[in-house]
Amino acid sequence: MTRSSGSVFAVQDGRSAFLDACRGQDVDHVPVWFMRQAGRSLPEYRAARGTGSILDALKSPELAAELTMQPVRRYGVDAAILFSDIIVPVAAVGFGVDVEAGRGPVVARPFRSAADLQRLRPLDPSADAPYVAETVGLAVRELQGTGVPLIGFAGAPFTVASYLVEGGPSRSYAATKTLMRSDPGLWRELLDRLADLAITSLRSQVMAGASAVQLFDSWAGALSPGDYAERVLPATRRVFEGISDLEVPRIHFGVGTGELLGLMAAAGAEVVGVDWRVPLDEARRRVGPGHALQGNLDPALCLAPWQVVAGEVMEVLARGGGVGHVFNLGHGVLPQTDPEILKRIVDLVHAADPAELCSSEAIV
Ligand code: 1CP
Repeated sequence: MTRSSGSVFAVQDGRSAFLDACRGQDVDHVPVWFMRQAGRSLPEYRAARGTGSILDALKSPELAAELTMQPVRRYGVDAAILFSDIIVPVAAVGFGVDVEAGRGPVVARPFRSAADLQRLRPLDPSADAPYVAETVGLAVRELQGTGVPLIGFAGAPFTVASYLVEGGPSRSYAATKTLMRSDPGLWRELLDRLADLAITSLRSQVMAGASAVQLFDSWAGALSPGDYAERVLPATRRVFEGISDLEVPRIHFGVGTGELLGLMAAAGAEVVGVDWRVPLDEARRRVGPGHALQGNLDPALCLAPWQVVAGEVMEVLARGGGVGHVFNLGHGVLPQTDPEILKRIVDLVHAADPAELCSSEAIV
């Protein structure tokens, strides 16, 4: 059975299909949102954003809340994600980091020694970055009555550490892995400080009204299972434990993490994000019972002809099985993506009947 499409399903009965799916509960439609749903793929983003560093743009809660809302209005997605960046807490405590247009986070003086820990003092959200909670408040107020929850987020200790140690985006993570192995004590301290920053930041976002959180360990897939388990997982687990009392669904996401999915599932989040490299039915086997999955359409395929995209969407839905599945891309929306395609994906996902997906045995 298919139903007429449209974003009204996001608000049916005042329940949130997104929150229900995160908790593994039955849903009347598979919820969908997109990582990087705000941003350069949207003409209204390019018009509103202006130039200059994103870190300055975020200091205007009105602008950041507007950028948070734009994809909700355009696509009818089942969740909003706060417009912010994983680098905000370290920037706010004065580590010395900026975001370069077209490149990403850059650090003038990369993390090298114990002395650099002094640049990572604890975060006081209301004094250091009051604009984050203000943005959450404004966005949540605008979302009120729509049934669309706001997702708060933070960078996981490893991924944030990789920027601080490398000084910018990296392909090899050579400096990060070198520090991890040459000075394990300092590495642990660095990750512990970053875990504390993530906990404080996530707690303040939830206190301000966020209904779920995602921890982005985008680059954890660069690690071997052994390094991940011993040198990264403990700090990540501490982040999830540090917010467990808030009782909001927690999503744990990384790219290229096929070999780490079982370990990631042990970190404590309700939902595990999966990129496009592992089909969701196989990911479910690796993650084990008791978790919802989020993913996992290849963002590059959104540039293909619609018939191709539609076929892939149906395959992801079938493998997701309809229950405990939050539809998303395997990573962020590419800037050259046609927004109209994303809208059609939302409508197609909303039109599928979860009960039928459940019985389709993941065969397309
Ligand atoms: O305005 C700009 O400067 C353009 C680029 C941009 C944008 C739109 C950056 C710089 N950050 C953001 C916003 C952002 N970042 C959001 C909110 C938008 C949304 O999802 O709708 C989120 C969730 C992030 C999180 C983020 N930042 C991650 C995790 C997600 C992921 O893509 O894996 C990471 C790794 C970053 C670092 C970062 N910030 C910006 C860029 C270009 C990058 C990636 C750099 C790299 O490839 O290493």
